[in-house]
Amino acid sequence: MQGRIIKGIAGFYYVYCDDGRTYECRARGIFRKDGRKILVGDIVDIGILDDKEMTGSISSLVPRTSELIRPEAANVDQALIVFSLADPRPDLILLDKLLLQFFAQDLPVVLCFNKDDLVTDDDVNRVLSIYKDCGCRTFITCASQGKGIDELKEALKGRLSCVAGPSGVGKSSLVNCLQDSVKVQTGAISKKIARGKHTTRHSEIIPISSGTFIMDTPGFYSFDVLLKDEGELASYYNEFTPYEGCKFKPCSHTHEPGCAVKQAVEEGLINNERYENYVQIYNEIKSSRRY
Ligand SMILES: Nc1nc2c(ncn2[C@@H]2O[C@H](COP(=O)(O)OP(=O)(O)OP(=O)(O)O)[C@@H](O)[C@H]2O)c(=O)[nH]1
Ligand SMILES: [Mg+2]
Ligand SMILES: [Zn+2]
Repeated sequence: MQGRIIKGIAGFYYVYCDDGRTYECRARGIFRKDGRKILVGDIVDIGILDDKEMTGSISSLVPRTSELIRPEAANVDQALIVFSLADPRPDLILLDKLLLQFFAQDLPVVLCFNKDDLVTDDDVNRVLSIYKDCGCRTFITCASQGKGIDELKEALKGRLSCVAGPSGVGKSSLVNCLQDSVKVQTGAISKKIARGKHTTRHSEIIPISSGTFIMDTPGFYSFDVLLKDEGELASYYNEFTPYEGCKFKPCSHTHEPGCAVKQAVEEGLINNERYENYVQIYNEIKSSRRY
């Protein structure tokens, strides 16, 4: 029987099979011998050891379509980046870094802004205008009222999506809205530090419907961008691509005279805040490379 690894804990792998059941499996010795690591998301063939106990043994690994480094997972089709519009306030530099981390790994991204019940329409529109040309489909949701969930569900259909975002933004709450059988643990935000409590501790795949899977990952506050140098950065900004006519090549689009990107920002063709955050990230990568 074939299935997908949805969780791995202490040498046990949990394999969700086409029959809708999850088998607890060990990997056969052959994996240890040739040093292959089984990842969450892997498609495997299993032999059933005990049908009633739902235990089995992994016999082979189906070739991967993709392999993510952060978070470590196989066969992920897209990332779902979740930020809340408030509580916690969205840190857009962090959002951009997350976008970059996935774009640098060649993964398409779906953006979701949650908790729209806590902000005004103006706040929503401001965020939408910053990201309208970033190259991702964007969704506005309210997990606590079930708003925007059907549209989001459609964007996730038939794929394995990896959820990412800071702690407390409502990732697990959204996953709970998307499916109705298994509930994921969610946590109240700690008032004292006004950020989440890291309820989700390890990556785990949740089957939503036939062929549709979501990987819930623990939230985080910061990380390094997976870029070799700052010169690579601009290539991941979809809104810069129409503007190629910079006077100097290569152009960092930060300070050079005759820069077509800066010109487009001045003319309002590129969102100013998205551009300013680009410059900040550019400078951060540049200065961190000096050490
Ligand atoms: N007002 C409001 N609160 C929400 C909404 N969605 C989730 N929450 C609340 O936000 C808190 C955090 O939600 P979680 O789903 O646990 O957040 P998470 O992103 O999974 O957090 P970690 O697992 O720590 O990464 C909970 O108290 C939720 O009830 C929403 O749309 N509106
Ligand atoms: Mg969570
Ligand atoms: Zn330029």
